[in-house]
Amino acid sequence: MRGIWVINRKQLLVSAACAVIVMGALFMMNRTPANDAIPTDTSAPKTRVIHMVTGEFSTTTEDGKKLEAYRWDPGTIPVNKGETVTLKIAGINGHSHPFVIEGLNIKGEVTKGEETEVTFKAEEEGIYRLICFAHPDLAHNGPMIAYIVVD
Ligand SMILES: [Cu+2]
Repeated sequence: MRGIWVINRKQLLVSAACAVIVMGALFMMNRTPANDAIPTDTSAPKTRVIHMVTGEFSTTTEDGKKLEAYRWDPGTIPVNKGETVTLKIAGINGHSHPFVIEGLNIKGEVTKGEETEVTFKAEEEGIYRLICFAHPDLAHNGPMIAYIVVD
């Protein structure tokens, strides 16, 4: 046989207090630092980060001559037209690499043990050369040239 539930005022207040506590706990669990870190502003321009390093090839010829060539790695960087890109270039091999990116009016320098950051937006299709002044060709331990291909 079924009875009728009778709830007095005290039981109602305790139940309401428990409900508030549980809902508050659920709300706090959902507000973790990780959730707070998720960007919600989708209108901000997206920047693609490309990591690069300075590298070096070296060898000794049969007659004892030492050959070296410094390189950007990767040597080819595909970029979408209109995309904002940040190059983060870590200096690994070689003391200093002063550089220019032709056609984008960007100059900088990468030094050993440091990371150099350059950001650009390529509005026109083409192939832009990232050239190190210190190692521009074979005669100067290069060619230290990377190709930014905007398509
Ligand atoms: Cu260089």
